[in-house]
Amino acid sequence: MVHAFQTSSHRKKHLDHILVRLVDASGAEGWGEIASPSAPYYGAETTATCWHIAEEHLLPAVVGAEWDHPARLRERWGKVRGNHFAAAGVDAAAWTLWAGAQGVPLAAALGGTRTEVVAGVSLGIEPTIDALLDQVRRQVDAGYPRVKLKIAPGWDIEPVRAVRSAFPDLAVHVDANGAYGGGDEEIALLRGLDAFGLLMIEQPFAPRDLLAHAALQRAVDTPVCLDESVETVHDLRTAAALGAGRVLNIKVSRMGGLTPAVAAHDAAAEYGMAVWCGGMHEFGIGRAANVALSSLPGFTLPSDVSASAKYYARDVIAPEVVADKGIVAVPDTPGLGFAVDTAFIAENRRAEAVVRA
Ligand code: OSB
Ligand code: MG
Repeated sequence: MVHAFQTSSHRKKHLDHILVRLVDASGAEGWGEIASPSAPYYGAETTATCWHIAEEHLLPAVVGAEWDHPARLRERWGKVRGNHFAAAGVDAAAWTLWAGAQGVPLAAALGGTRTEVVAGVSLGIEPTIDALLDQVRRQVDAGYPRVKLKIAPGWDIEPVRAVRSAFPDLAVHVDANGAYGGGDEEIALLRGLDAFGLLMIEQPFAPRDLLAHAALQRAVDTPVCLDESVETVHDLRTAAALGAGRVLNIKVSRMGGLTPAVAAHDAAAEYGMAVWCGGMHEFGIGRAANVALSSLPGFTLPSDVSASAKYYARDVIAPEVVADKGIVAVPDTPGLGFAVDTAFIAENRRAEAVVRA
């Protein structure tokens, strides 16, 4: 990574992701990315659990199968509960293989209609407010129209105040990754954020604490956004019924693939929830899937699909994902829309497993 990233729970400078390559009988291939963090702090999965689940439970269920649509293929591992990051990589590989075989871009295969998507950037917690302002300035200079700031107890009102006063017109939102307790005191503190005209307050409380999110949404004008709380469309329906948030961050990884991500997009529209596409610092393969998903009509807010260069010294696809003033073009070539740099992957590979029919 070109810059270390710190959330309320952890700090990272280097990532190991699992890349899934599905090959069909004709030799055509599709790629997907399992973008799980290595430690179970965002969610319960880790790189190691994903490796296990993919190798022992997901891939054996799909190799050798005949299938005519990615949504049908995933039914073959339908008995597997949870483990959404692992499933997401296999699901995305099936989608890119299928879109390529149909001769259509992944975005069109998913029902996407936009030719370009608006990217925002996500900025980690910095050692000082000056360092944060520096990071914000760098991204604003690069043309990004929205920044999201990671917050945590002790790093909230003051950094937000500083960014707002230095950038009065910038679209800003905050993300706590569940770091706050859901009591009255925390709700009162977070109410203080209403003064800064934020786009949203993302996931302030623990994933299962939908009641606290609903209490906060009643107390603030700023929209509350759910991330970790929504792993399934059922979670989304419960959250909507409780009024736990007006915005949904849809992540391919967290939902378990592109199929459930599209379903969440459709369900959110029923409830009038605004959606945007979040990320897990995906390498190019997962990033390409995020860009394709973001082209669906309901993605009206800027998505965390910023350019490869914001994250990495070098990406696993060629060309890399680029942004021009925060605008990312949606590829119009069949399948993934980017060439996978297999030589670069091979040079950096730490382990490989092959699952055959
Ligand atoms: O909550 O959105 C999050 C990264 C790791 C863990 C959790 C989150 C994030 C991000 C990354 O914010 C956003 C991106 O990929 O640009
Ligand atoms: Mg988040």
